[in-house]
Amino acid sequence: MLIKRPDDTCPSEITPPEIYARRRELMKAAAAGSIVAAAGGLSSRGASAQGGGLAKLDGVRKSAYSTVEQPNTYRQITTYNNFYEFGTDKDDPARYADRLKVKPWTVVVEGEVRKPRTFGIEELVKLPLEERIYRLRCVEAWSMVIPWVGFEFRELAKLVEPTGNAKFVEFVTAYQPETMPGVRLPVLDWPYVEGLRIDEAMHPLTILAVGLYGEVLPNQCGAPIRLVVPWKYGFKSGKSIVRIRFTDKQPKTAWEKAAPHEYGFYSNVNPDVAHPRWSQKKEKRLPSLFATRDTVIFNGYGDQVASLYAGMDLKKNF
Ligand SMILES: Nc1nc2c(c(=O)[nH]1)N[C@H]1C(S)=C(S)[C@@H](COP(=O)(O)O)O[C@H]1N2
Ligand SMILES: [Mo]
Repeated sequence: MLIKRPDDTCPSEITPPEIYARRRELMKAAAAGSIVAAAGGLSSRGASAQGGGLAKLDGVRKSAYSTVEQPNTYRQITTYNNFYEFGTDKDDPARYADRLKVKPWTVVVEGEVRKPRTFGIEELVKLPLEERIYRLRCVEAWSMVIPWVGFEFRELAKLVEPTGNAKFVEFVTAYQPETMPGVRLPVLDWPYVEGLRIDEAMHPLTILAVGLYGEVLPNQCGAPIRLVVPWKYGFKSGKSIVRIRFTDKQPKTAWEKAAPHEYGFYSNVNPDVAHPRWSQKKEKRLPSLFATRDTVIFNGYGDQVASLYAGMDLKKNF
């Protein structure tokens, strides 16, 4: 008989509660050939591998920060989502997020800045846009490769001039009870809030994404503007941002409020720090159903970001 040490337990053998309810659907999807097949016919109907027929973004440059890995298809990226405001099943956002009211959209930028301002989304899409093909690693141990279009967060910071007291940045996302069926349940303390340390936010890899596959974001991916921090677990990337606040104190994030021992402030991708209920050693690259890939520290972006954490105990600061 094979006796496993806890460390050897594959995450696919431990079903996180977040995906427990999905097990039956996953089995059905496996039987049907793939998750993609099961998710077909949702709101990305008419989508091709290369886009969803939404408005194209102008003046998008290629970026040297992009991975050369094969991106997931548009359909994969837009039918398997976490956006709990629209429900906790992976296909809920594709079904319901079309209700989100994205026009007009403004982002308030305030707090420890010399020039607080409210930006219309039209102004923000004029910042220097780049295609950034990044790996996204969800804390639930799946991953994808996503061709975002966005601008560096530090470009926005330049416009508001953070003061010397700006040590952290808080990101507050949309709360629209009339369009969001998920906020009727106390899954999280709404609105969804995320936070970064100022040096993490100002790092050139940190972007505010306004597009996918060269087009404006579909709602299920966080239209019209969402954060992307590729070396951290996916949940740090708040969707549909309405307020950005520079602060002198570490913000309390929605996930820390919900379960502080499970979701730390930093949440850097780290194979050596298990989630209390499952390992992070392996990941499954969707649409694969199996966690066969090794998780890489900082999601493979260590060369660029490890220095941000020099001298820190990453097991304590998880
Ligand atoms: N507002 C909001 N943002 C959110 C979430 C959410 O539930 N609400 N889920 C997070 C999680 S857990 C992940 S993995 C990513 C998923 O992004 P994607 O669906 O575009 O791949 O969004 C993050 N941003
Ligand atoms: Mo996630």
